[in-house]
Amino acid sequence: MDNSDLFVCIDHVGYAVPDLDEAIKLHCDTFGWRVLHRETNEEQGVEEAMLGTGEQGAQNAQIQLLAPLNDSSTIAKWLERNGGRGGVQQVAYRVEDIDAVSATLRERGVTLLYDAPKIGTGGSRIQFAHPKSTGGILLEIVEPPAAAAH
Ligand code: V0V
Repeated sequence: MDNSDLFVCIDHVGYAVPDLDEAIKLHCDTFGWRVLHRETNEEQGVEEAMLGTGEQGAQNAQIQLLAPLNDSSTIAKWLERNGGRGGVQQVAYRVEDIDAVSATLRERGVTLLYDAPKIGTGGSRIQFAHPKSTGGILLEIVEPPAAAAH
């Protein structure tokens, strides 16, 4: 990969929330987001909802609400560290080729959490960079399923 852009855009900002239904109600009723998608990801230990604005199929912005599935979930640990209150847990950058971007980031000394990408929301491929190598942000990189890439 050359020195051009690595990232397409901010795919979503992820909020840790103690209760998914309550958080959906707040963000939809008060802030006008729409639920685009909801799923359970056992491997990541989350129950999640993706919320969007804009026309269906061409969202302007997305936020992801992440509630813990169990006590060992990374989200449970994050909430505990944060006094049980929700907050921004991650920022996710969209990429076109997660394997190429992962290789470039590794070459540049970034610590990625997984040997190979895992499955994320809606069948996307996801990888995370540890906050210690990003200046304190948990950074997700996400390659959407081919049909939803742009
Ligand atoms: C921990 N730290 C954070 C952080 N979590 N800093 C910024 N943002 C966060 N979210 C800091 C923490 O304060 C410590 O700093 C340091 O990192 C190491 O803490 P730790 O006790 O080792 O933290 P752990 O055990 O909570 O692990 C942190 C990591 C964990 C990042 C390794 O959260 C992880 O594996 N995350 C990736 C998976 C994930 O987040 N899944 C849920 C979303 P000091 O005290 O040492 O300075 S799933 C998802 O996004 C999906 C499905 C999707 O988008 O499709």
